Amino acid sequence: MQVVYTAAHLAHDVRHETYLGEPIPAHEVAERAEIIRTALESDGGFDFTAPTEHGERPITAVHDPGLVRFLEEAWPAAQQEQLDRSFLVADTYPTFRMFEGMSASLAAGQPEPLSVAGRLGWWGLDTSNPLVEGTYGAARAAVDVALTAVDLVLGGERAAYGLCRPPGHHAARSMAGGYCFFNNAAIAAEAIARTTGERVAILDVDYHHGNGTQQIFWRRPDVFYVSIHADPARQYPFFLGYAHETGEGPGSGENLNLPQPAGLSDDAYLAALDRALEAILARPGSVIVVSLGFDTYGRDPIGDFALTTDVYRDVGRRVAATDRRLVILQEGGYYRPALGENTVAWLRGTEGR
Ligand code: SP5
Ligand code: ZN
Repeated sequence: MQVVYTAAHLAHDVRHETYLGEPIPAHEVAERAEIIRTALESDGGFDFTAPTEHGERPITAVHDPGLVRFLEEAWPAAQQEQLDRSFLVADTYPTFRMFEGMSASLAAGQPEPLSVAGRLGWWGLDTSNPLVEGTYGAARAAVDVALTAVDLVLGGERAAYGLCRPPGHHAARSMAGGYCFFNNAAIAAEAIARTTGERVAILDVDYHHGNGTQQIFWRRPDVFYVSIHADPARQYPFFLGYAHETGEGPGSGENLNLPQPAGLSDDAYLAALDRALEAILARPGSVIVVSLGFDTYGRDPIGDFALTTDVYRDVGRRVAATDRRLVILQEGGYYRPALGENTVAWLRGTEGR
């Protein structure tokens, strides 16, 4: 299988995030992608390709151009304001409760603040999403990784793996968050839909609900989003990911959330996966975009499922058995000692080895 990788992710050199207001060591660190790269290299069964530049247009096909400009400008603007921080995170966010009782047009018409502190909240979801000097360049490169994996698959490969970092599935049209800045999988799915004119399915197997991907395709009949994730009643992103969220308007019925309890076993996971794959196969299309996370692993520091390395081979095998072409994009997974072998197991599974 072809693997798309670039060292450009190293510029997103995050050391700390905040958890309930306190600085803690970051979970989404550069070492993650290096561990995966090294494991795939040692396996010997993977061919590495560098991403090619795809420009800004595929990004603004799903994201607000204002988000792109903010992510580009945030670090230099913070220097200009002499904020003197090693990473940037907002304190204040425009929660919908602020606008309770006011007309929707008032909230929608408010201007983007001028200061970095205000803009961080305006474009952000949460405080555990540090932005550093190299974040914008790395996030742009991660999009190119995803789009190069799309090129490979549309060019005839059965499957390609994009080692995206930073990840993407929490980023919505006008919002970064959850270690994500641009939604790599959504940008990939949009590019596939536009190029092929076919329907596209996104299978999200990260431990967390992909709120950003759901939001981007909420009203779209041509992109089916299905996600297996921790019940948002107990876990990040908390406010989306329930089973009753099924899409609206032309996208009605094209969003399927399968929230899961803590302690989820391999067998229970596979049962949920079969439901997801059945729903995908009930719809036309020839390509699946996989949002691949390993924070479902039993030892993950921020997850609470009980999956083992063995099940990932089986998951990869079952996904490949759909006989659809696969654009596999890396999302989360924070237990570094098993990240390499879990990725190898999953990808080998898709190849039946
Ligand atoms: C892509 C992805 O997996 N993003 C996940 C973002 C999760 N952000 C919230 C992290 C909360 C960390 N909680 C630490 C709990 C320690 N018991
Ligand atoms: Zn996750």
